[in-house]
Amino acid sequence: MAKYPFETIEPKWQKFWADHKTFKAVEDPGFAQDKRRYVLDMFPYPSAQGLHVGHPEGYTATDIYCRFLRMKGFNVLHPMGFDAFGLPAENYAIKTGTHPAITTAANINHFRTQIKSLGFSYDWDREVDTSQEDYYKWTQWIFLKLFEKGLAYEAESPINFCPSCKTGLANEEVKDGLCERCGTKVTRKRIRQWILKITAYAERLLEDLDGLDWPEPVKLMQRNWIGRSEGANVIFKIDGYPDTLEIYTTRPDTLFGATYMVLSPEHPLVGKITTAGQQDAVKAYVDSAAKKSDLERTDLAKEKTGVFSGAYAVNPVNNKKIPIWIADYVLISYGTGAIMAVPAHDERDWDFAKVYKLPIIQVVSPTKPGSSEDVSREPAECTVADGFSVNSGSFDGLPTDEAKAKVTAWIEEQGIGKKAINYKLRDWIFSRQRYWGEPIPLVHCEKCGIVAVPEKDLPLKLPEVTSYAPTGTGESPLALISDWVNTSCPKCGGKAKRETNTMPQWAGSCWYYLRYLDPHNDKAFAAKDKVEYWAPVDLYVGGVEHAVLHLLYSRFWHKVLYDLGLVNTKEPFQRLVNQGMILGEDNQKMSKSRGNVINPDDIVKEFGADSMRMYEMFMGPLEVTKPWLTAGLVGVSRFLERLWSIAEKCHLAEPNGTVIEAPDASHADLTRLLHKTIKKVGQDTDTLNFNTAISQMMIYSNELAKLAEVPRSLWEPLVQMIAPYAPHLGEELWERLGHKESISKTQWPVYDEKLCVESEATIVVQVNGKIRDKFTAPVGTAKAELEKTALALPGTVKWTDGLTVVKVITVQDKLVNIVAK
Ligand code: ANZ
Ligand code: ZN
Repeated sequence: MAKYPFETIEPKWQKFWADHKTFKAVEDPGFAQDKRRYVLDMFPYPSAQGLHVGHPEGYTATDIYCRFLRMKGFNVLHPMGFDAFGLPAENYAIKTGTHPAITTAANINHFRTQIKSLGFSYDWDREVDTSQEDYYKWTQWIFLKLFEKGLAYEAESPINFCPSCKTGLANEEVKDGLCERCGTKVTRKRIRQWILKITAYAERLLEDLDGLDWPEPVKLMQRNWIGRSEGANVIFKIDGYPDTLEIYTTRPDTLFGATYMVLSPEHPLVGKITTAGQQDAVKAYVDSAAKKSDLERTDLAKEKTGVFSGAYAVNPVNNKKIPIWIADYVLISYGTGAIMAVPAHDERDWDFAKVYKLPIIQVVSPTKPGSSEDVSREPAECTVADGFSVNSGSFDGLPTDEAKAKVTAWIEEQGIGKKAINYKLRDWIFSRQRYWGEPIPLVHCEKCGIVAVPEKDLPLKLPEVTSYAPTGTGESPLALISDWVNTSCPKCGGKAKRETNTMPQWAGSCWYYLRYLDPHNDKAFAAKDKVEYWAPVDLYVGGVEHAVLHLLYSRFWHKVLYDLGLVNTKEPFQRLVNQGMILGEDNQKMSKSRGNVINPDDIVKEFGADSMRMYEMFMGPLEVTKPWLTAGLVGVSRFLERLWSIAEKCHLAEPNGTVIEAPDASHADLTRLLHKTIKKVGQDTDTLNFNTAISQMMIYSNELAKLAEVPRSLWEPLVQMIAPYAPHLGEELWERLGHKESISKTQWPVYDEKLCVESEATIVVQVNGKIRDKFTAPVGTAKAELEKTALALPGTVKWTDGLTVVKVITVQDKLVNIVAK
């Protein structure tokens, strides 16, 4: 048996595919809408480390699926590109002085070579690189559309700031108070920012999740991040002042239990209502709160702090005066930046009331009032759960839900508030004080204010700089290039300065899936007919780490484009699949420091790309986390060797080997197994259950391997089925069968349902409901025949001895149930 020479076969077919543009996607109107598929991988950031084994996992899955779909008669779009702006290239430039464009280009070349060595069926003519001028021209163009729609605004406010990356960050980029990129503790800094109004889309971003075929946990993460809550805004009078205090609460039913109020330290009323005697204490407190992050302020475990303003509000339900405090556990950025505190039923308020000895009144009882419970005294603990209203005047006895509705209605009648909805989602801090990103195409004119760079002047090119290092002053390195910064106003021609902030890493990836549809268009980001031909993405595969960053941002941009009539679907990605993480052999996350990193290049070199691909699919279900096992890889590569040796029994006796054309009768069982295999592999590939499809092909090939000579009709369909999985081997075997066209252009084999059913059925025999015997019979045996056999079985005879059979119930191919008395 000759060894399977993957070293020569794999490059041969990779060259063939490239030369023939085998996988070029064309907008052929001959394919009906439901025969077109857009299958997308999350494009990689071209890091200096090159590909890791997690990349080919998702890429192989989509590749198998695409190759399968093409053989099933679909027109398939399957592109690849590079998310090329970002911090690592810039940090490298700071260290070495090498321009990020140079490093990025080198990394992309390396990635492309690695990806091509795995034999993926991408249409490489559609490759995109987000850092190229002809790409970011359109990123800037879309930004200007947002700007025109009033969805981009400038503001100076305290934002998350990474002291190490020296740039502002979006909320989504802060994980547990640390910078998502470098792990440094995020601080707060007041800087001028460009902000995108993603909150204007909160409701739609939430609502449209329902129609998506996405993993539930990802939908849930987005729902929680958007964080919709329903309640009421209530206006309280302030004793002795004309001003009123508006609060947001999700528990209007607890209004009778509000024993004090809290303003966030940044609340505008703080300066107005603080009494003379409290001025110093309040000022000191406000200053100290400004230094803390939101996370520190809202941490439940931290002791609550605050200071009394000296002023009182009036509770509208009973006209009682209640003190107004200032405390940093209330955030200015949520609701109205002020709350009514109900210590009996809110943990934070409870903790605070205990520290400052404020009154606590129970207004919700877990049991229906009227029972023996005494609710007149201060409760022993805080209860947040729903129950029944108590100490609440005419609302007493109502279950929480009803009380919420009734109190809200009462508030509205009194004209002191109304139903309100709030979202946790904050607007997207969009500007970065860094170099390697898209320049924001705006100028600041002394007369006209902020003016957009005209479309004809796009792209606004990223200028050369001598120093890439972030200035840390709140300005990007672009601010130092005065002949770039100083410009003239596009509107009035007067003196103006360019915006020097750049866009965040996420900008380019917000819309790349649209650029693939028409990557060389210089008149539009993509022609409308091409968008209509392919969009939306039918299947999107990538890591779960993008659940609330990229996937939320691109949904937002897509909806804006939808509102502008530039795309025809509300959502960009109809179906999402997250591939599971591949761990090291030691079941630990792969990392350099653990020394357990598997390099895909080494595997391809030693075992071939087909083995690598098949192994990653055979490790387990696509979505689960699983460890790398070299033994498993060896097993899969043996399977490919076995296929090679089966081929020798069929046709590989080159050059003039005999091909056995027809099965003979002795292959009836194998023919059945073949049809069952075609059915199962087809179903499993269609549902992305690649591991079980591979198992089935292994079962079938084991049987084939037992034959001395393998007929073509039993072999060719297996070659076709293996082709999406091990495409190089598939092409080679196909060619050796005497075919001239690429196997990817052939039709997926068809099975005969009749041959897929079991030929024999096991019939269970019951006597008075208990199983007493079993037998086998050909599938489809008549009921009368089954009864006759069943009644004669030893088990039946034994258990009906001395009884009379009164009834026999028979289910064909399954069961004979005998009732005897
Ligand atoms: C009274 C009350 C009584 C509350 C009770 C809760 C329980 P969601 O929207 O679910 O997060 N709150 C409102 N604005 C706030 C702010 N800016 N900073 C900190 N806390 C704020 O919860 C909204 C609840 O969080 C509101 O309902 C308010 O406390 C508090 F038994 O009002 B509640
Ligand atoms: Zn001007």
